[in-house]
Amino acid sequence: MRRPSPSLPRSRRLAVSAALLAVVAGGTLPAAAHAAPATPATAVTPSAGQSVGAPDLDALTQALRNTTAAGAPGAMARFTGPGGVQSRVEGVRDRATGAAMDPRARFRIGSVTKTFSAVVLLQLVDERRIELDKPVNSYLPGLLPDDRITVRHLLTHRSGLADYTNAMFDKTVPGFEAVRNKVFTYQELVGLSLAEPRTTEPGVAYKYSNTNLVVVGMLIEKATGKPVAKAYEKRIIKPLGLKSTSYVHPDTAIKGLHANGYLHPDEAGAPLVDSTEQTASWAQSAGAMISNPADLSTFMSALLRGKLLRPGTLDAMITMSPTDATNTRFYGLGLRRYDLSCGTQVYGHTGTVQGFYTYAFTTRDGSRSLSSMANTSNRGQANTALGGTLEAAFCGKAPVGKALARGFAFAPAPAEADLPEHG
Ligand code: REY
Repeated sequence: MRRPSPSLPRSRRLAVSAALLAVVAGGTLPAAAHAAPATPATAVTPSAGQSVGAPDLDALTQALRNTTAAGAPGAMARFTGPGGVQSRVEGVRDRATGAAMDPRARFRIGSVTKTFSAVVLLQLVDERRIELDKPVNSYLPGLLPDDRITVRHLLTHRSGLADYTNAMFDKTVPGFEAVRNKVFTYQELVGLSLAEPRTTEPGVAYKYSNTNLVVVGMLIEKATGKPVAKAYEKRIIKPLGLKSTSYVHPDTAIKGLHANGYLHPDEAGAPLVDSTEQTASWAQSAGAMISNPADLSTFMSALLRGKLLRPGTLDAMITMSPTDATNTRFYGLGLRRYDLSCGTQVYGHTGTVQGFYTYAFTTRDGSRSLSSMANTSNRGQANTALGGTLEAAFCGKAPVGKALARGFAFAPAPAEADLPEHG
């Protein structure tokens, strides 16, 4: 978005702002106002009979089989691209009934919620209701113990606010059962974080923390005067027609066709815990949404195609810093980028809540998207195996002779709350 020029008379500036506000409130922006400069995604060299950008479906199936072999009751992947939609499933969505995994099934998307929250916050930035580089305390006076923590620090995980979920889920099943039916206020969650030492000085280092996106939820509620659920609904779910996406906190059920989630206890060999039903109140705007693969791809693709944010704001969102030393994983504003072995860069988020691992990624031009999930968690090998769906989907078939060399070069780093450290 171009800011109304200060050289315009005030009445004109207001008119421009009002017009911009009106389009943003309507959800999607007119294409002309919004043509995002799409960097073409790295092309995949097709092998015989394969179109550019086509997924390697054998490798996709293999990645899902590896995921169930690693302990997930079920797994699925749904790829959409110029060649249409391709879905693959393995195993079951319900261990009690034996119902097969279904690519339409809903599930808990964990931290993919963070991208929804970031989009809402950034729309408020587009509307000039929040500024990225202002202190959080200027909107929520006295909330944080350090006036230097800005809104941008929250979205980039550079606030230094400790992640209260580390202590909460130190013991996986007892930790989960203690909060499964609990309803927290945002203030209580922030209080848990502030009871711990801060991890960095503001802005200094990336340290993934759920607390950041809890505070983003508070900012959204403060700026809109309504619960976050209303903001997701009005600004993303309705405009994009996401029929299987919801934020039902603190309801515990997943309505409609869904996958049950199965949590692995820390003790080897102990039976899986059906963790489908929970308030997810410990996560809220950091991780409590429910969705399905088609909706997640629609969302990520629309975001990268520039349908949810003004171009400058989207640029800020996809301006990335590395999250580790591999130089393949990056974080922007509530959004990840993974650089795959074939050179393709994909944007999206990962998620972990008890019983569910999720990947939702799309190419820079939004033309190819993958959503994959496994209905288990606290099982690092299963999450890593599921990560193999990214290479399979976006790198396609390697030219003959290169297949072995590539293998599953990309695997998620076991270093973050929604990556195998917690699962
Ligand atoms: C919480 C623990 C993971 C999950 C988390 N998820 O912070 C957010 C995210 C929303 O980034 C749990 N792990 C598991 C443990 C480990 O309890 N002791 O794997 O289900 O997605």
